[in-house]
Amino acid sequence: MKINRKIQTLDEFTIQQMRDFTNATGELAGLLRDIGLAAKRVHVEVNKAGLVDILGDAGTMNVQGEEVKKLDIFANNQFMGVLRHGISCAGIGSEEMDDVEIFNDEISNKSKYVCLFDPLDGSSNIDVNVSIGTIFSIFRRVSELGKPATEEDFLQQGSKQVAAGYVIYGSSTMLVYATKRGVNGFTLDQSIGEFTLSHPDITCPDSGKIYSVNHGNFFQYDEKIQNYITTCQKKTKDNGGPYTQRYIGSMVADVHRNLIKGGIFMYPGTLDKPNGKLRLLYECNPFAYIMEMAGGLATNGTMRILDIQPTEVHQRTPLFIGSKRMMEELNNTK
Ligand code: AHM
Ligand code: MG
Repeated sequence: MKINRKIQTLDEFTIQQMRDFTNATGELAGLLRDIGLAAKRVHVEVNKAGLVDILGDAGTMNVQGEEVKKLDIFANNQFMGVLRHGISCAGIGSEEMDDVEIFNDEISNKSKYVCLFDPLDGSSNIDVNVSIGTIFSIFRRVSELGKPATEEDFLQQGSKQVAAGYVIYGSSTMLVYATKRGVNGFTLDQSIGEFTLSHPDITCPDSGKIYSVNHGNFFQYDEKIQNYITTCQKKTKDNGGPYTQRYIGSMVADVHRNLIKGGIFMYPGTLDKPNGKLRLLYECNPFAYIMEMAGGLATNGTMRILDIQPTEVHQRTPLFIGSKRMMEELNNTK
């Protein structure tokens, strides 16, 4: 029988990578498999969202004072469930939970890793059939193995991430993850129910023509950002333009597109919210890590996102992320 060796599943890929490291225990591969499993369950639910009573608000507010949608809760429970029952994770932090959840059982206490999640990002888009996503960040614990994980394990600089990734529930469902060995994308093949390698070695083009920002907030941004946006609008074919403005309002979809095509995504601070909206630990850090591994850059306007020392799990930060040359032009704007 002829076997198509070109198809490589997420599990095969992570195990293959592990074989190249003699010290690898397989825990990270296990963790990514667990995340992939939860993502498939969320994919199924997202795809039948209109058919069952899972659309709409759950009627509670999350810790950030935002409305929690039912699918948010479902997704949170799926990721929490697979990781709690798996053997590779000592605890998780999530946008949907006030505090980090330390698993604290005999197996979990021996696990090397902790994870942070935005289980369902772009939730305002759920009800209107627009792409949404899951974002995750993985750290090696700094606390003693054999004992319960601590909050310190979660409050590490983004540069210490061991892996980071996202799942996009879009026209197809894709899981993209980065380690220091690169960025790879896997598309869910629904006929076999497996994520299969479709985008090996993703690199972000050095320059692009897309800028993504919420224009509705334009007069809330500081002068430098307004000037950069105006620069984007004035681009012509003589200086790398014209640019196009694309903003879905689902960070996963916006940054995924810019990562593949080249572009810049901005969520600046505003007069009302100087730290912007996006959360450092489970939105900005993972994307900053992925973008840097793909050759791009990510800052908060003054410093590299990955160098920020977190002080609390749900802290926010302005975010500027994308193609290297576009980020440099933003940094050089007065
Ligand atoms: P969420 O985690 O509550 O879904 O919010 C995060 C989302 C991002 O995906 C997106 O980039 C941003 O909020 C859009 O915000 P805005 O509508 O203010 O432009
Ligand atoms: Mg979010």
